[in-house]
Amino acid sequence: MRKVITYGTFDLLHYGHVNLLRRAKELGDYLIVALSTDEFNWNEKQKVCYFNYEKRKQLLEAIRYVDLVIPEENWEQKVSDVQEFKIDTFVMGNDWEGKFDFLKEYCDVVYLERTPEISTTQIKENLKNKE
Ligand code: C2G
Repeated sequence: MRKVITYGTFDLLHYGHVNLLRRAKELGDYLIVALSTDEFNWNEKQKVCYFNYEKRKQLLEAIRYVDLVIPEENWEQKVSDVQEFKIDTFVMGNDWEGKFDFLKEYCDVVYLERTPEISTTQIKENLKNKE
């Protein structure tokens, strides 16, 4: 069984995220999503999430491509995650191109094209303009 892992905040889940998850799943048979915790988002990514971790986890678990959701609590856990879950392929959108090449020692590393024109920031701005 080929296992794939990807990481992210996935807040205000949108079709760009789903496109990424669909293509990540196509690279194997089992997809794990390491979902950034609220603390990790705030402390490390300065992201304030609209939905908290539990709600974001619930949304991801409802996506047919996702087999398991685990917490992403720090930047350093990727190597141990890849080893612990016996991951074959690590996947990220290409806004992270090259940033995780150190994982090539442990698994395949694939950067997938981001879906253009959609982002949480874009959604928030569009909603504000509609007011
Ligand atoms: N994504 C995409 N297309 C978009 C928006 C996002 O393909 N229009 C991808 C991103 O490239 C990423 C995934 O969807 O691979 C999740 O996006 P975010 O939640 O923004 O992830 P990020 O905050 O970049 O967290 O340790 C890694 C970090 O946790 C990544």
